[in-house]
Amino acid sequence: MTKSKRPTFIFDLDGVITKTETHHFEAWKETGAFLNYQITPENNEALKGVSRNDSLKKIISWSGKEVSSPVFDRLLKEKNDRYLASLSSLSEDDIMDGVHEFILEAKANNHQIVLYSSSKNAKMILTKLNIIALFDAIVDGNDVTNSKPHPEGFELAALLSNTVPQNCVVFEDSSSGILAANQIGMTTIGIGDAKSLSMASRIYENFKEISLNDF
Ligand code: B16
Ligand code: MG
Repeated sequence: MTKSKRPTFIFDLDGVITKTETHHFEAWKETGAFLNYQITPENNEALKGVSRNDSLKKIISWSGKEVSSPVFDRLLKEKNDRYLASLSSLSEDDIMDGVHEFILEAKANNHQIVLYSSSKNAKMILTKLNIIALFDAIVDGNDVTNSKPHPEGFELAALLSNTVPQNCVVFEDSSSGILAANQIGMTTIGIGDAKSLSMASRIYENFKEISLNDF
């Protein structure tokens, strides 16, 4: 495998490119209510980057309830239906501050731009945000068996961009994502709340604070 000269940038989606993690939270709250369990902001933090399936398993275990397999599948579908309905008016106005500009500048400076999101809705969201064409490779929840904090998706992102993990820089808002990328020696940049991202190599509040010269 050849090493690209410039680091390859691997972007998370929910919470890094757009604020859809608040939509996930709202959609899961109703699932919690069905299980007589109130999902807390701390719970939501632990769900960031975690697949839909694994998120529901966590919520069921927090609730102390048990559900049959058909109910499990129904809860997953209903949550996703609510989530998708809440995104009906998503547009490029919902790209987080500074991200679009950073990606355009990075591309102009020959960095590869890759997405790795646990979301099975990632391509639809990137299309609505009107930025899907900017990505050299996309890995999403449909491409992996093991979601974050397992490194499988990051390994695939490195493979598709023909970059060694040590030359990949990952932008993530979730501790599960930081943990996954750290495991295979990628540089991790935490975006958002410093408390939950302490394992990242560096932490920024948002992309307006980040300069391409930092890499
Ligand atoms: P979906 P990311 C993750 O996206 C979200 O952080 C997480 O809350 C969600 O459960 C997961 O995608 C699956 O999403 O239900 O759309 O397939 O942060 O890895 O971009
Ligand atoms: Mg995220």
